[in-house]
Amino acid sequence: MAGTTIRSAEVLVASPGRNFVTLRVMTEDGVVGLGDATLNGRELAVASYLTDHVVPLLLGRDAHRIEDTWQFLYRGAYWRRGPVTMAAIAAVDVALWDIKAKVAGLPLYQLLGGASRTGVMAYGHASGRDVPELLDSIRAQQAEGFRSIRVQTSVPGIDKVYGVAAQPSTSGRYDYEPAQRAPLPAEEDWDTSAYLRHVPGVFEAVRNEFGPALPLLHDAHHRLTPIQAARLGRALEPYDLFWLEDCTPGENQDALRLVRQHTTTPLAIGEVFTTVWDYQTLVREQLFDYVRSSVTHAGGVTALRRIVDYAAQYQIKSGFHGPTDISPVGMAAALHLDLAVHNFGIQEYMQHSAATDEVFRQTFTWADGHLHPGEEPGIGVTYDDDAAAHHPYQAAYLPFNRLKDGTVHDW
Ligand code: KDG
Ligand code: MG
Repeated sequence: MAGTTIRSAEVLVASPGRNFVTLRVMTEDGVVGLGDATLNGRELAVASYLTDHVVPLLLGRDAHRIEDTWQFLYRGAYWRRGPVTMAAIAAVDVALWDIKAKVAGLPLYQLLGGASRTGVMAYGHASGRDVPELLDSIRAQQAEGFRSIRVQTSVPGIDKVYGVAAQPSTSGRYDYEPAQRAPLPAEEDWDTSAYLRHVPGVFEAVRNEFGPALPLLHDAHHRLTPIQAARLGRALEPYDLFWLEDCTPGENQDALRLVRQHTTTPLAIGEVFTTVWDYQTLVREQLFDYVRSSVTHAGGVTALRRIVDYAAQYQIKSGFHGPTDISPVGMAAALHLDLAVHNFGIQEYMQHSAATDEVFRQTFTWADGHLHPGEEPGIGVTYDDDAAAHHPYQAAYLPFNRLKDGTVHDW
């Protein structure tokens, strides 16, 4: 189709509050599609992969051939998988879906099978340096409309723990943004025994305050051995978590076999996974309950759809990754998939800053604990170049962990 031939593809790097990498594809007819290629702390690697190795391959291709383009970029490179490659492929995939839906005059979810629900239940982030501050943060999340809440807590004896906002932001929100703008990554500390001793009591306090019905989630962020994770899952059973996330490092799928033997706490994993192959054992042996991948890091809508369809055969649900390092473009694409797939579970929603929202104009709505991607043709996000020009890229890194004796530990 002549009019849908790809005329241009640009890689846009900007830092409105934090760094984002965006791919903008345009057809001969002037239809524009956006894709998110943000890889937190390694943004320029994906920008180069796209600019130097992918954009030249896109020019002149038919934007409608999404599947063929996906297979061409995945198989054609010979070097498969990995976060840089898959974020780049994801950006192309989402931009092409955006274009296809705009040409069809439909919101993307209609092309994915139409709505399976009226809205997308989303969870927010609460954290505190002590229990009173945590309870206050949960109340603040409820006031923002959240009906499901992730709970992260400081631990006595550890200086800085993942997921804990140091203080309420100026907007009154308890935001937690782990990437820090600095020439070198920040060093944090970790003590697994102190963490395991402390966390169950915190959940007891939260349940005592908010009762049994509030869905509560917790992210262990890859730090435990299988037996430690099993112990934590069992200790948290009285507090009926919606999920325990990333209890062990993601590379070892077999680890969850041991965890699963010991606890009925539901498990979520996959935010660092990049393909369906990372889920092969986990899904087949039903070792977990929620798929944590994002559209942005797992090869786009095309690939994430395959993962959740595979998971659906085993009653495993979606719980897509949605921190601030997933741009509004990646978030919007996820919402269309959330609305369409049958085995939707929950969507993470961390809310972007006002500066981010000025660059990425969005049509999705938030009401009563639910998101909706809106009815605009495409994914429903536009990119404001003028606003972005005020926010040039700034080097930023995720922190890393050391144990008390200096050993590097999983962050
Ligand atoms: O870039 C890393 C963050 O996306 C990650 O630390 C957030 O674990 C995370 C979560 O569950 O949102
Ligand atoms: Mg996580």
